[in-house]
Amino acid sequence: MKNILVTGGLGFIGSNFVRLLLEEGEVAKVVNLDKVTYAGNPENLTDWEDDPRYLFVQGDIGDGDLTSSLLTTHEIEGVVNFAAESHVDRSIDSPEPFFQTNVVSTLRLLDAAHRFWAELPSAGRESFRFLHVSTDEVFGSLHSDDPAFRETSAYAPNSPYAASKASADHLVRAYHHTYGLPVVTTNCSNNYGPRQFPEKLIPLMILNALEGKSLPIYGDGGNVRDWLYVVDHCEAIWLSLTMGRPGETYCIGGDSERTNLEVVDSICSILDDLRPEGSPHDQLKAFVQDRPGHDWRYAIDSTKIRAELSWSPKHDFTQGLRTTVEWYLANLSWCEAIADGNYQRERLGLS
Ligand code: NAD
Ligand code: TDX
Repeated sequence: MKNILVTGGLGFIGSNFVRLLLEEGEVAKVVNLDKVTYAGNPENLTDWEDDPRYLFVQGDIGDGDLTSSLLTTHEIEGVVNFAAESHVDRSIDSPEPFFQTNVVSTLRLLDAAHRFWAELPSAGRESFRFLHVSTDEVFGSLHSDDPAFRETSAYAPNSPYAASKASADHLVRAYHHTYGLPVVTTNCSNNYGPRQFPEKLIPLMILNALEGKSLPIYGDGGNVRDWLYVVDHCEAIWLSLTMGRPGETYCIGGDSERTNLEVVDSICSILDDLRPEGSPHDQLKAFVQDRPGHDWRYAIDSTKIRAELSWSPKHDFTQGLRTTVEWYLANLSWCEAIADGNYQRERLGLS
């Protein structure tokens, strides 16, 4: 594929994906359409802004005129849809924006892609792909001894966020079944790594610990997540886009189940090593009120993508977590710009 439209490419996973494409020279052009919500950080890609293969466009995936024009003007061969409201706690406080972007705007993006695809010559229709980036949360929650989620697991979303992502997955499926749009959906477990917005567990704990603030652990900290290093996820997305079978879904996971308490303890011990002046960092742990409807456990069985697309994660959790902590320590100005609210000022014309 030469020309790719990435949506939500200023966010955590999207920006890591754009970097991967440009660094590896995989494509001729990446058009990044991002609304620049609070989670869209222009700094995530400033070092690529002058690259002739990269074009940033500020806009909403729900703007059908804009997406139609981008698809046509740039002769797009593949769409990778990362754009979403992505934080569970925000969806509990205020569900509506999640349904606006993750459902209504995703529907409009699908519609624009379908209209564009339908007009392509037959070879173009054959090779075009729409890849939708989804999550394991659509499958609900596992008990401690349940088998991991796989492609055939029943949908049982529990949070407003998960319900909105499940709705989007169903729309994507319907566009394939009804109109023949060549779609691929990926359902991935929890990501971690550089450039994750510090509202999510791992970056929040790193930054709070560095500042000597308390580390808020929901409930008893026994909830389990299956952690995957973000670059491994990005590689799986690229393989699914270029080699995945249209109409199929692929489950992607890290085979790295950890309780939240284990994750926080690991972060504290890495920081004790790298920043001994704040030791012991685990004295900052605080057990706080649980998240309403908090899913107990997520785990992914990646057998299908491993067998069909020869994908496997390259980073183990211990090393990946240390690399992540080191990235935050080396990029404190990135963190400070978020903390003082300046990270979007220039892009939004406010400075
Ligand atoms: P993020 O919140 O860091 O980034 C989302 C990006 O989308 C931001 O840059 C934001 O500005 C942009 N955006 C939001 N609404 C938009 C709109 N209407 N139009 C255009 N752009 C818009 O999210 P993330 O963690 O990078 O997640 C990316 C995708 O991967 C999401 O779809 C999420 O559901 C999915 N996912 C995330 C994880 C995870 O652990 N973070 C795991 C599995 C799947
Ligand atoms: O302060 C916290 N304390 C805490 O104990 C936060 C922010 C989280 N937690 C717990 C809740 C979860 O069990 O840590 C776990 C991870 O929480 P999040 O980082 O909010 O992620 P999660 O709710 O698991 O959802 C993530 O993975 C799936 C992403 O945010 C989603 O976008 C993705 O789809």
